[in-house]
Amino acid sequence: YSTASAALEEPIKPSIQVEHTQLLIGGKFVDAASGKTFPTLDPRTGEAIAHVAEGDSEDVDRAVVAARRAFDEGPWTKMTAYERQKILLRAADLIEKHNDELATLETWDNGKPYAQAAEIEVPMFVRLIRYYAGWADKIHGLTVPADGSYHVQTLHEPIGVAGQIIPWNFPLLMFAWKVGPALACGNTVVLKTAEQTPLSALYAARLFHEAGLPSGVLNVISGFGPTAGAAIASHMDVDKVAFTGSTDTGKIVLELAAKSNLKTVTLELGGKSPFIVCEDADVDQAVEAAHFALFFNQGQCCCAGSRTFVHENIYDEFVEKAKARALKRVVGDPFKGGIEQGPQIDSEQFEKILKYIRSGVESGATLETGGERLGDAGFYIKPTVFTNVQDNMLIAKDEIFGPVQSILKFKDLDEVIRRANNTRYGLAAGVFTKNIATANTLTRALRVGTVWVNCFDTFDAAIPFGGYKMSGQGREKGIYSLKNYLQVKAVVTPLENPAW
Ligand code: TXE
Repeated sequence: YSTASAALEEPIKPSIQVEHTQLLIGGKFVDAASGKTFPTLDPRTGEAIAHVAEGDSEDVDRAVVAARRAFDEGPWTKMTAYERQKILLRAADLIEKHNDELATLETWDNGKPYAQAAEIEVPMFVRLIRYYAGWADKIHGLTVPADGSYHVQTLHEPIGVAGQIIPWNFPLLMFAWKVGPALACGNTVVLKTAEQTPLSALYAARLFHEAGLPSGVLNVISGFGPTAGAAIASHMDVDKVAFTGSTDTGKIVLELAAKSNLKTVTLELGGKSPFIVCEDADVDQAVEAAHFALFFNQGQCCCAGSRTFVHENIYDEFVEKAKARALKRVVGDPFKGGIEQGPQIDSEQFEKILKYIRSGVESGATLETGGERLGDAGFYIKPTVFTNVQDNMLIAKDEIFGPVQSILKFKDLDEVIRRANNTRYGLAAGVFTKNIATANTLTRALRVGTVWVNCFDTFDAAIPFGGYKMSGQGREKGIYSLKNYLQVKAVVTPLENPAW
């Protein structure tokens, strides 16, 4: 590893102090009702960065009351769409201006390379908010031709109070994917961040208030899943819940929604995405793309290309190059320039990944490189490549969510389609081929929400994202996300006074 020792060096001191550690309820930063706090940890060391207020059901209640009032009484819901749009655009400008602070908090709390936070995540946040600001004044219903003498129209109205529960792998992006469409449609929000990464959302939410967002429209609760998260999912006065996280927790959220008030639910869950390298692919490009598809963000992507299927005729060449690429991956302190991979998020994920690596070895896959921690502090793991992986091995079936590439060999298209689809997940897939017919065959046959052809992880505010099967319900981003945050009301008026 080019900078293997970087992980052992003294961690680089971030350039800013943490400003916000309280909950944001009704436009004010406040302590938790219980007065409790919990530490948020630096993944480089496992030591506390700050202690943040620990929200629980009483705080969720307070936030829902504030959000309800802001929805029922305004001014948010009484503003014109153009006024709401201007607030969102101002928020995007402020986020852009505070790129450095937000990216620093993101890297500090999450462990991702600073350049990725500053050059990808914050700019995409800005882009998403501008995209949805653009929609704010373009949301309208239809006039509907109906049988008989009636004027029929649909009104597209905000749902009300949206509960949103987000994970730790892309804290700012998940905030934007959820908050952007909810606010553009005129809803109010109670957002719970992941317990591992509470810091950047508090800072971002403050900027929304500086941009003129009225109090109570956006409330942010730091806290744990079974307490604060469950309180949102089961709240009788939350009208909709959007969740991103594990499939197991998604099921709990759906159940809590059903058992409480039948709030509508959108779920973006786990994945085990196939990355298919066909015989005719450019091997060097495919190696690089497959490497990126798996290792990006320390392997902590729901859509990670975590089953690399390679055609038998190019398998040996691919394996040799994939291994060499993993060995070249630069791992170290994410605040250091040139770093490609930082530490995993926390000890739980770190142990989970090492357990899967052991399981890969025990089940007979070939460990080509990596396979152990890097250094002796924090949660760094060496980029790991397994070959000779079989479909029935746990490493080929479960979401590992770490820097562990599994390479599998295939012979023909029918076989790889069957094997790629033989999973409970259906989030995404990558296809590498120069043949348009092969690409078309695969894109139609794969039961997934996104197929990237000769690319991977190409995200854009306008491109929808979501899963088939146990990878989720509904779509986020693009025009599709608006539907999640709107009710449709049919209004029927006779054209003449009816004779009763
Ligand atoms: O997920 P959880 P965890 C996958 C990945 C990872 C595994 C576990 O495989 O290794 O999930 O990660 C909140 N009611 N993904 O434990 O528990 C929790 O506080 C309501 C994939 O972090 O799903 C956090 O805010 N909410 C994924 C959020 O759910 C609850 C991203 C996610 O946590 C809750 C993250 C409950 N009972 C992990 N329990 C993706 N799709 O990108 C927890 N939460």
